[in-house]
Amino acid sequence: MSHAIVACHMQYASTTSDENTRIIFKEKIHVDKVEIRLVRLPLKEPFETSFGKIDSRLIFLVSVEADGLRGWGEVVAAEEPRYSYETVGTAFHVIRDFLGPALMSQPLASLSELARCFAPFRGHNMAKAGLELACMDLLARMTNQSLSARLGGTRSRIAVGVSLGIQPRPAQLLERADRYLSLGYQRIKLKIKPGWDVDILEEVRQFHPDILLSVDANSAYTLDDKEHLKRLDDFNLLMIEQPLEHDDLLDHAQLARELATPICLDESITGLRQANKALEIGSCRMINIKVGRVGGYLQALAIHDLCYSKGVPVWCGGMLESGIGRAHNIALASLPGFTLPGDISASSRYFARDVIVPEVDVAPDGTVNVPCGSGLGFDVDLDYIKHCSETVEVLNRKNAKP
Ligand code: NPG
Repeated sequence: MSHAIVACHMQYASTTSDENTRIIFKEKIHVDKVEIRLVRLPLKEPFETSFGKIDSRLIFLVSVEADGLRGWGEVVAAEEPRYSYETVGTAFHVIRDFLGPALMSQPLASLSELARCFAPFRGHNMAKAGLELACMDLLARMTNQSLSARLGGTRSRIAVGVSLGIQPRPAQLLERADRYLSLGYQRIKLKIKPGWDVDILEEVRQFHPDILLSVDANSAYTLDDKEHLKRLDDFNLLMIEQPLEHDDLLDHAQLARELATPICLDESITGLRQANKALEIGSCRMINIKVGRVGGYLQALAIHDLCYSKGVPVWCGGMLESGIGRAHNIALASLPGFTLPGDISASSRYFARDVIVPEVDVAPDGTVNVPCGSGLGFDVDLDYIKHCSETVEVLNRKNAKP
């Protein structure tokens, strides 16, 4: 562990209980309005993974209001159930018909209380996270703190990498790798699948022998591919992310025993219990934390604290979020255990125009500033959001004062 990390450790009060001030609300929050909104943002270029290709992102924004203030969150689900079973459509239904009314049914004093209020509804972590994130932004705004400060963040800048989708030809991948390295990104992650792995790595390593390089398979392989996956050990990779089934821990543990390259889990870690088990049985040596996948900050912080206490590196994943989700990711990645560059690129990597002002920018040293302003620390561009909205629904608390 470096000196810088040890210094952070001393300042960081790591606990997952309600005692932790970062998750206690100063006053009870009683949400009286929830707005759910689908906003279509075109992508500058298609993004392809082992499970498919998208040309635009249907962004799911959530806002909650209480005491005249408004907090913003984002549901990271996609339009099709490929990365996870949740979709924009299921999240809309679950928030409108179950989680939204449950949230507004009582005043809440902590994120744990909020989690208990959502607990009767099984699964649907991304829908839950969207609301929880919005409540956390609202809370930070109420106490006039930055989200990062509220969560216990210790960094003023975070290191970032870029995720490069599968391309029609290797030359296009190499061009993008050059482009993002010259912009300063500290790590390149390549999406891989059978037929787009070893050969591609050979090409990239030929031109960039020393860069921080990782691969992400999004569950495209099985244990039968073990011998093939062992060939990835030749490329000095930082990690192999989620090579096997999305809900499997045992097969990953078996594969991990045969590979020199560390396995990092993403899809398989849907909460603290899975993180605990995965570390216990050796399924991975690193964890990609996404607030959406694990159901919100309460779980994300608990996984962070667990990994931090064990010296397991974590990093913040991305889901092609708009600036609102991106701002939440920046706040999370400012915690001390996030020692590896996250998938938090500049707004301009994906979108011609983002929904926040200023947009997220990556400095030439491959870092992103952690804003100090209240809440998200960015202004929400409501006019642009309205301009791009496809669907809006407002839920009101029944007995709210007018
Ligand atoms: O920069 O936000 C980003 C994208 C990072 O590759 C990325 N995300 O599997 O981690 C992933 C992947 C993803 C994107 C998954 C969209 C699901 C939807």
